[in-house]
Amino acid sequence: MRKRTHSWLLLSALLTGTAGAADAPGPPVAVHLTPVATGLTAPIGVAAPADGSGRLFILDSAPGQGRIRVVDAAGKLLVAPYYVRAVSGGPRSEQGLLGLAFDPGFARNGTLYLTYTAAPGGAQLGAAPDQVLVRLRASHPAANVFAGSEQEVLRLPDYAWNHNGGGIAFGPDNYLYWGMGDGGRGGDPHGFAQDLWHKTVDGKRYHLLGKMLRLDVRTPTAAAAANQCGAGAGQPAQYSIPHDNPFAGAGDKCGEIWLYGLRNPWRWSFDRQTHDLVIGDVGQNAWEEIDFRAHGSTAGRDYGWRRCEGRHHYDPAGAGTDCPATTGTVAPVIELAHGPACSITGGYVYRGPVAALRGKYLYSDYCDGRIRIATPGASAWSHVMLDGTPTRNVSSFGEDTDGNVYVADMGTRTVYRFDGATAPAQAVPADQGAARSPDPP
Ligand SMILES: [Ca+2]
Ligand SMILES: [Ca+2]
Repeated sequence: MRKRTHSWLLLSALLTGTAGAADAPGPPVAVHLTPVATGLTAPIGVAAPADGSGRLFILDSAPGQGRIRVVDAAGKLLVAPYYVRAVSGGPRSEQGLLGLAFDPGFARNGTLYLTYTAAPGGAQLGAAPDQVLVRLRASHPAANVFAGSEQEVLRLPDYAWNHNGGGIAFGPDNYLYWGMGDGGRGGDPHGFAQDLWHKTVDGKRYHLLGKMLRLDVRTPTAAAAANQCGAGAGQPAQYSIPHDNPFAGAGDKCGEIWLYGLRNPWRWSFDRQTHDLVIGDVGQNAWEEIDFRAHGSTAGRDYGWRRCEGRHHYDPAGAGTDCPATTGTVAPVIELAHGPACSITGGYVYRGPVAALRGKYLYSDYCDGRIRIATPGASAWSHVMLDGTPTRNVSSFGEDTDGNVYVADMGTRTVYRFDGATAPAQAVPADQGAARSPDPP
């Protein structure tokens, strides 16, 4: 996986003109984006098991079908998919096979988790196809084609085809986190993201939309808690509520909720060194944002939507323009004004072998495909742009067990790894790296 087949690119760090982030010049950062998988259909996710296999798993989206592909330790994209499932939607639809997380004990127990949008035609809980979390148990963890059992863990009603979140990851506490969108359409018309219990709209009951969920999927329960919104009270469930969730045991708030006031937390991650949580929350009409929660924080859990879009007032029923100050909600650490950018893609704090990137937060935007490098700070994070990257529609980032960071690009149908550049660089074509998509999330 480490061979370099393309010429060096010098990616210069430049000043940006975005509001909200304290832009600062930095020294040029020499980085090479090494293609590790090409010719994919529409890559939307990257994950690596901590099993010593050196494999990389890629979520590849096709019309009506989600696939998992494997890049083996020799760097070869295997032809036979690891796993295939029928889903609703497909590339650029926000629906499909959306998330993949390996159980911390995958090397022994072969367990992994997936999120997807249920295929059309079946019974559904809400007005749109359900969002589903499943557990897979591979009979042979080292196998490159899945065989084993599959069990549904949690099925959520959805309101509209868009804003489905879908990212999942295990935290340092071994609980599974699931970023769930606000249900969709636009502007969260029923206020789901601020609702902590359940709401009935047109005869359908909705809950847990516009949230970051925290679930103990490793401890099924024989009797679900009374406020376990995704299960029947007293009934068996394939997950339980962590005892230190903010609303565990609350009478009229869902126990699964970790954070709320999120619009569409599509891609997000834990910093493997600090265990801080960094969330890319896709904006509505004007502002994209990166949200932050320090590990162990006791700060507020309301990230603002739909009262706020970024640091700005949104809800017409509200008042004021300095949203965090007037609403008391958690402000983003970065916001991007719409322009070429229109749909943020959260990434990772880099903890891998490239010294120049260590401690920096890498992220992008689906519409302009440009890579940003942010420097975490006390409140607003400064960031710079990388010029000359081949990426055009960045859908996701991923990290392997060595801390290498990968970027999935739907525009070039390629997954790249961030590598260091040690040699002087050559010029790159000026027209690379800034494509617009006609159908952003
Ligand atoms: Ca939705
Ligand atoms: Ca927010």
